Amino acid sequence: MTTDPVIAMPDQWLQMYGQMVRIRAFEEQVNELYTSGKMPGLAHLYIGEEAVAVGTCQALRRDDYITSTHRGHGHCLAKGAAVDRMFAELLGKEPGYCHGKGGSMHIADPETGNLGANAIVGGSTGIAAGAALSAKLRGTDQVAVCFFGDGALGQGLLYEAMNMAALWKLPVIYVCEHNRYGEYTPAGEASAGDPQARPAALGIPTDEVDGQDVREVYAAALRHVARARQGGGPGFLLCHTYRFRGHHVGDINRSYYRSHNEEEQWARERDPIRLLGLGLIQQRMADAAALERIERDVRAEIAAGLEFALAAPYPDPGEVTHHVYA
Ligand SMILES: Cc1ncc(C[n+]2csc(CCOP(=O)(O)OP(=O)(O)O)c2C)c(N)n1
Repeated sequence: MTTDPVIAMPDQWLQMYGQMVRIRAFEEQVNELYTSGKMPGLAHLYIGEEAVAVGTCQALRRDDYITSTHRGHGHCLAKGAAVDRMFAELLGKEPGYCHGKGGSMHIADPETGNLGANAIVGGSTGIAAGAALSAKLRGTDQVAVCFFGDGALGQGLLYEAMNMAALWKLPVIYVCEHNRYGEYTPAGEASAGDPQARPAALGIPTDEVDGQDVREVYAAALRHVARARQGGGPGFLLCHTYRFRGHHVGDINRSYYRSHNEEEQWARERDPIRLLGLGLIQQRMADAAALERIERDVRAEIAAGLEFALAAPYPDPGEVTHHVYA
């Protein structure tokens, strides 16, 4: 565990622990909703990767921006969205963040600076550049974090956007969630070379962290955010992580692209929630009872949020063309 005094604050770690537990519990419930046929559309679970979203968003202000991916529930919750309205959105209900029209892959929440999940791999890189350019032109010190997977390293838009961000010194932090697979393809079969060499070639400072250790992610995110906020331009954070579940909720049999042993080992040894919990107990910042209390509170919040969403009305069919752009 880091001994940096600036970030060795028990309350903050417990808050981050709670956020990770909230994301995990939310998504376990999403899996239930999907497999019991209650949820329309598809869902890509973030289980296993929670430390990346939570460590990064903890370094942000509410008025900072994020852009997200198809695996976006964790980003959304970590930036401050409420579970009841998120469940409602996933179920296509009126009180959802996009009045039920966005679903899992298109939740946006401008109030918390979330410019939206995005089903187009790499698609949000242009949006993040735009948000950062806008902040710069308006003379604010907001920053934009652009989350994307290793699969997006093969998308041209990412490089066009990073090039302009580097030239114009835009306050964007690129957070690559390297979970080793793009759908069913190992990353090494899809992108060549070292992921950090690419932003480095554009003069963008890079960092590489253990994405299962929220303390490392947070410390690195703080550095990048501070530099971007002070006009130092973009940064790139490579986070090594792993999705514990399938590419999407229906990806049950995964043995043809990754082994059961590999999955088991990550779940046993590299669970970000357990790692933080153990660290907090070892450092006497929390005891097991405190962590259990957090989990109980989160489970109650999830149950209440789900009940709210299940009982909520669907939007009026007459509104089908409202808030829709083409
Ligand atoms: C432009 C584009 N190409 C292909 C797809 C199909 N697709 C959806 S998710 C995905 C894999 C993305 O992998 P990665 O970016 O590493 O994110 P991860 O799913 O691992 O979080 C692909 C190829 C898409 N949605 N958009």
